[in-house]
Amino acid sequence: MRIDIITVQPGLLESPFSHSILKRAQDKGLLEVHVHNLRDYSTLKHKQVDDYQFGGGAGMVMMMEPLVKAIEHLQAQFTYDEVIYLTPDGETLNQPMANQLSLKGNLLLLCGHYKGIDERFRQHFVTKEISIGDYVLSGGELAAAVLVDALGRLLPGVLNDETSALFDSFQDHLLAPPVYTRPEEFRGWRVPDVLLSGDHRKIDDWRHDQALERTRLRRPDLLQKGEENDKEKGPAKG
Ligand code: 6GU
Repeated sequence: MRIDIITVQPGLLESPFSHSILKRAQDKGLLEVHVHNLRDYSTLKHKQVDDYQFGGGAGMVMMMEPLVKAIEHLQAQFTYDEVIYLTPDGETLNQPMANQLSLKGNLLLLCGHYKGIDERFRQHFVTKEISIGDYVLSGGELAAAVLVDALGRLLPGVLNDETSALFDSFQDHLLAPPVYTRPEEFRGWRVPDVLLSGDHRKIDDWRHDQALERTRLRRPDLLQKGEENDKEKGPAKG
């Protein structure tokens, strides 16, 4: 997967992809991330990329020309499956969306700043708008980093244990169960006996019960979503 990111703050995106899992994904050639400075596409004297909004009001708007120059420069070299604008008024990112996007080839991400981008760019170039939650960030860069992380770890071959993404929180509308490591006892606090029993059926059942209970308490909305999906799929066959 190739991901191009257009931003006015390239410095913010210098390091998040050079660590851990995303670094490994790139080292293995499974993921390429390229960051582009929007100012490089400005033809104005101070490399200006924003302007006052028509109709008045505080806050600058990212202008058409540099955005179009940047995207057309990239589109002349690569074909993108989605042009994604990171904006607080986009669709909220969730695991099913991350799963879907991880199956795409090339993605172009555009980080919003100031009051946002000229509406005409959204209408004529953007194919998908994504928010990472109901709070406001000072720009789309950190949201883009979150999205790239969520996608990168899903690419086949990126995770060491290829099955482990299957058991993430949210993959089946359940939060993940509690986990423990050595020692078996720390300050008198013991690891649940079942995990030491060696009985894998019992352990799977316990984990499922714990995941269900945790989800009931913390995110009952997820259980409802899971039920709705099961209804859509219809009764299991075979
Ligand atoms: Cl994508 N951008 C900004 N500026 N704020 C956000 C966001 C994006 N998602 C949540 N808050």
